[in-house]
Order: sequence, then C-alpha cells, then structure tokens
Amino acid sequence: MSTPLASNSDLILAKENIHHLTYFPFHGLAGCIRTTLVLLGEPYENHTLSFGEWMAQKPLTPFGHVPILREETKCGKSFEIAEISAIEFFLAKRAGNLLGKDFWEESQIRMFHSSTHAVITFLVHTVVQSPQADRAAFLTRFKKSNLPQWVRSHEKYLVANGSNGHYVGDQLSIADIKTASVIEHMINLCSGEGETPLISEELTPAIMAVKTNLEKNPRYAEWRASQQYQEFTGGNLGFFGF
Ligand SMILES: N[C@@H](CCC(=O)N[C@@H](CS)C(=O)NCC(=O)O)C(=O)O
Repeated sequence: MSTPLASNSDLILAKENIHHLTYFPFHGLAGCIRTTLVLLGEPYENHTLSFGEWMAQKPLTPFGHVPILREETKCGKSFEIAEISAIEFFLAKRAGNLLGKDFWEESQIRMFHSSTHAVITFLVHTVVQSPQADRAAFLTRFKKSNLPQWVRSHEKYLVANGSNGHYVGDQLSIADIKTASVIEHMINLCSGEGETPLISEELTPAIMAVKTNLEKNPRYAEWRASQQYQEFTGGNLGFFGF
C-alpha cells in the first residue's frame, strides 16, 4: 500500500522545517517577524541583502519587496510567503498560541496589531520615500499627531487589560510582539536634543510593560543581546535615524 502524499498544509506545519527570512541588515519593518521566529525556537536563518544584491533580486520577488519568508521542508519542497502582515500571521498561527483563545480574542489581537503595523509602516515608508527636503516636516507632524494618537490609545487599552504586558487576556500574542518590536524605535525617534519624550516608564507604564514582559523570555533576551541584533540596531540608526 502506498503512503498518501502529505498536503502542502501538512508540509508547512512540520516542526523541522527551516525558516529562511530575507530582508535588509537592519530591523526596519522586520522586527516582529524576527522576534516571532526567535520565540518559535525552530531552525531559522536570517539572509540579509545589500542594496546592490536587492536590486538584482527585486524583479524575482512576488511583489518587489522584502521581507520574504521561505519555508524549506524536509522533502525538498519550499514555500514562499511575502507581505509583512501575512508572514506575521502565518508564524502566529504556526506557533499555535499567539492568536488568543477564541475568535473574539483573535479579532481584537488583529485590531491592535493592525494599528501598530499601520503607524510603523507609515513612518518607515514616508521617511524612506519622501524627498530629503520634506522629511523634517513629515517627522514633526508624525511626532505631534500620528505617534501621540497611537500612544494614547494603546496605553488606554493596555491599562484596561490590567497593565499586564498583554493586549488581550494574560497570554502573549502577535499584537504584543508587534508593539514590543517597535517601542525602541519610537523612543529613539523622540530622544533628540530638545525633543519631548512620548514613551517611558513614567509616561506610559502599560506600553513599557509589553516590552519588559517580552524581555523576560530567555530566547528573546538572548536575541537582543546578540551581536547580530546590535548590528541591526546600528543599521536602523544609520539608515532611518531611529
Ligand atoms: N507591502 C510590503 C511592504 C514592505 C516594504 O516596504 N519593504 C521595503 C523594506 S522596509 C522594501 O522592500 N524596500 C525595497 C524596495 O521597495 O525596493 C509588505 O507589507 O511586506
């Protein structure tokens, strides 16, 4: 009797698969993906591209953007997935415990995640894509309007959930990881001379609890202390300035 062929879904869920993430040598928009991969504790390789390498690869990618996640299965078949949110939810579902306990919790997690994804994507895209001459005005508006709005609403919802470092219930979710991965950059953005800080232990303890809570995870702590993490932080400061 022949063994039935494994479905794509079975193949993709196998724990021994190797995750290959392709992105640039900075955190940029890939912080949440890299953190989730680290937390999974499964075989994972980071592939970073110089801009020259990227220009050669760009036309070969699904939508002309990175990050891209390639799942290498044991039978030799590979699966590719693009688009940041799609990758984050792919990994969250695969982890099995990052999307809440039921459909309503998952819907709330998606809402908080979407809000954070929107604010960081808006910031990164506009800083990178706006002409150099317009950047200062954009950043001023971002710090005066978009970021305070995000800070106010997220602090409010996190306090309403008990300031326990989670958006929903008492369990780590992809929304927590998303926020934890951007806080450092938001703080850096507002830490220049004469700037008004918007996020700190004193001002926003509930937002900070999301970060400190995740930092208690030994895999995450090890990743943050690694040389590669520090290099990506340097890359971020050099390329974006935050
Ligand atoms: N819609 C894409 C946007 C990703 C994105 O903006 N990627 C940037 C890096 S942060 C990129 O690929 N830049 C190089 C390019 O567009 O040529 C997604 O969600 O993945």
